[in-house]
Amino acid sequence: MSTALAESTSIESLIKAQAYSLGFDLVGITALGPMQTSPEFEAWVARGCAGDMDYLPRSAEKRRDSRLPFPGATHAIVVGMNYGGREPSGPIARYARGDDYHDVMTARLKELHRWLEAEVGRSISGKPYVDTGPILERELARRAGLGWFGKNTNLINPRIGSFFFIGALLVDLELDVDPPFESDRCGTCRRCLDACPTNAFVEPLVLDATRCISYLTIEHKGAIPAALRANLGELVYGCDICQEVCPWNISFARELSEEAFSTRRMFDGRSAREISLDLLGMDDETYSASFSGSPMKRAKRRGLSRNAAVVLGNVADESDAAALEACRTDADPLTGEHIDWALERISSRHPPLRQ
Ligand code: B12
Ligand code: SF4
Ligand code: SF4
Repeated sequence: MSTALAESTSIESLIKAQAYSLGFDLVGITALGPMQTSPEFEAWVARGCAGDMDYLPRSAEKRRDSRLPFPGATHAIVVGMNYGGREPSGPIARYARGDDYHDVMTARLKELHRWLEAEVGRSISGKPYVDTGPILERELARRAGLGWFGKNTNLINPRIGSFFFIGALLVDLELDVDPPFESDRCGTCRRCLDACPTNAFVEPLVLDATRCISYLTIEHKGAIPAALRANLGELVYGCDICQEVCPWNISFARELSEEAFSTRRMFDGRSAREISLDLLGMDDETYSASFSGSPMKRAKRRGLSRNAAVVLGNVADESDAAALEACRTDADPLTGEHIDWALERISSRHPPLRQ
């Protein structure tokens, strides 16, 4: 057999072909072991940058070595899945406009696992991870050759930019590994650092989550700090700004190809004001029906209402004050306080006419 043929039929190349045919856009293989950037992770937590995401410090020990989360596994098949950086920007971050990527990618990784067992003709211990365990996923992906750590902390691939999710199938199977992505292609650029509306970057590569709109609108459970509410602008859920300005995305971001991530009708073509009014007006039943299978459930109805109130404070006018007042009656205390803030802000922009 020629070397070229042997290469094309190796188990590694068959795995990659299968992963691409399952809809993944990037695939690489790496060995599990001690993680190089766990000191950076621990320093980040010690600085208070994790805010109230308590699950992060709790699992620091396991993040030091990628063999710990799933004992027995030796290698990871690491995948990237494009979520459509060419979609227009809007009040809902691109990653959250369709179905939940955890479900979509986990199902595909399980399929890859079943295929692998059939291919090698025996059972293989394995487990999929898609932001579902104590793994430094960006490092795992960098080691598998998928990209470099951008100054905005996102992993960037030179062919598709950074609008992709990361997932991994951890397996107990000896495989040839891909070379890690060693170069840093940010150079002297600092567009992402300068564009962040809340100044959330402490320095290049270090994001203070407690100032990040993504954290404040998704992960944070309590009140949004008053000093940052105006900076949210029209962003109801998540934030893509530090990726949108990145030259690698401007040049190489891809069209959305995965049907499951396409924008749900309730957001399609709707303004921040319309989406926010809908969110505030929802009852439990409409909320459950609208967000079934959506990653936005992470913020719960309470978090979404809180975010909607802040956005209305930023974009609404006097004509919306009555609708806001009406939502105030049934609102929980957290949302109520944010509605009060919004009403005050609206009236300060449009002071009542003197009689
Ligand atoms: C916690 C978390 C968040 C937090 C904190 C983000 C952060 N930058 O720390 C918040 C809620 C803010 C967040 C936001 C977003 N997230 Co998030 N998040 C995570 C999660 C669960 C853990 C990340 C983490 O450990 N952070 C702590 C820091 C220290 O680690 P890190 O960000 O991974 O950074 C690494 C490198 O930058 C490097 N590093 C750090 N400092 C230094 C210094 C030097 C000198 C060097 C060389 C390296 C280096 O080491 C770090 C550890 O490996 C991961 C899933 C996972 N299990 O990894 C998803 C994940 C990182 N998130 C993801 C996404 C898509 C997002 C958002 C785009 C969503 C959105 N639109 O709102 C934003 C992006 C914001 C941003 N600029 O990062 C994707 C990223 C995919 C990619 N291509 O990079 C992940 C991997 C989920 C997934 N499975 O796809 N996220
Ligand atoms: S996601 Fe938005 S708020 Fe967070 S660091 Fe990037 S630009 Fe700043
Ligand atoms: S905007 Fe510039 S500095 Fe920031 S991640 Fe992209 S290339 Fe790197």
